[in-house]
Amino acid sequence: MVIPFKKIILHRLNMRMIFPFSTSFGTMQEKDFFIIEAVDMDGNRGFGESVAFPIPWYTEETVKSNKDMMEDLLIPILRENPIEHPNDVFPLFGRLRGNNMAKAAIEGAVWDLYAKREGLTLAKALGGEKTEIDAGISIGIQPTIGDLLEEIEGFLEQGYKRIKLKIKPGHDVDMLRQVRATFPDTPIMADANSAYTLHDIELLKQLDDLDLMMIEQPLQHHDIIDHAKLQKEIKTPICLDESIHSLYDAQKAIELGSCKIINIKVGRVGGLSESVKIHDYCKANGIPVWCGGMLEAGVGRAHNIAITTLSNFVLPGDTAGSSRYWERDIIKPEVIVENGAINVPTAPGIGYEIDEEALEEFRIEKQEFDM
Ligand code: OSB
Ligand code: MG
Repeated sequence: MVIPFKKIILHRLNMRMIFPFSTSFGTMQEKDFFIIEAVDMDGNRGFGESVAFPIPWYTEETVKSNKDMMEDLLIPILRENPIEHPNDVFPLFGRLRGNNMAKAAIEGAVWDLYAKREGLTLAKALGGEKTEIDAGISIGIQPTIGDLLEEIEGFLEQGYKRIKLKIKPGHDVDMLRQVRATFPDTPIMADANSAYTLHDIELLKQLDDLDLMMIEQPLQHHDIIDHAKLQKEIKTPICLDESIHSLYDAQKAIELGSCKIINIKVGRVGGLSESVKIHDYCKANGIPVWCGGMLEAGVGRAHNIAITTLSNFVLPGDTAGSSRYWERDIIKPEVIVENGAINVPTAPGIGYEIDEEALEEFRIEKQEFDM
């Protein structure tokens, strides 16, 4: 049956994180993003969240490019084409190059709406089976090693099952050595966000002594060739993040031996449908995956929880509890991490209610599109 869309609403929100998050590419604290609400003729409401940042320093997309794409092209495509299943959306968008985060934001709202219409949890609709998922944490670059050790200690006390540390040139091997000396048995990984080149190979080889779970995206943000060369020289598994925009990219990276692990970010690959395909391909080829994060508010976080219930998400992801980021989140209840795990909600769709008061508190713009 065709999904009878009535309207799409774009809520633009501004939220301030309770801490500044620093990576090799910059520091972020203000979140400016869209909650996409898809309403059907029966009054069901599905929600998606856009993950592009105001500045294109992670991928090329921005908040404004997301807005233009959704308004000018993606919502009209949804209006003009009958959609029976959320898997129909990405192929329709496929006529447009790139802009994966804009596509994923709209598709996410359709997935939630579809699951609610069918009375299924989003996790179940995606083929997921886990009832709880492991939570890891991503810690930004800290002013001093003392601050960092304190942060790690705090998150371990909260039960987080693995610690990801951001690295950049001048803030890498020595820092990781000190962390390893303090926490000899903790599952630790490092994320470089493309800060190195093959000229740094001697430095990157030193990571092999630190028993890291993996090194995430050490080299250029579109590269799979140099990563394959590097993986041959180091024992530490490489995990690709920025370089993987599609199933095609995942296939080529695996074929070349560019990585042993893949970070799936729903926004980066254009949505949940493509995420499932990458998950399935990796599973069939013995490549473990985990779900990355984009400092999401509750709706995006709920989508990440749902996709993480698929069986080959075997490594803890970056999906942490709401309170790690926000004084007040936009969903009820908030995402809670207990003993290092998140209980997958059981209500239909994303399984969390929208906190309408919070939505209004943080909203700076609202646009409605009749379908
Ligand atoms: O590389 O995984 C990344 C945040 C913003 C941009 C890129 C990345 C990250 C994170 C944070 O590591 C993950 C999170 O807590 O949402
Ligand atoms: Mg990363």
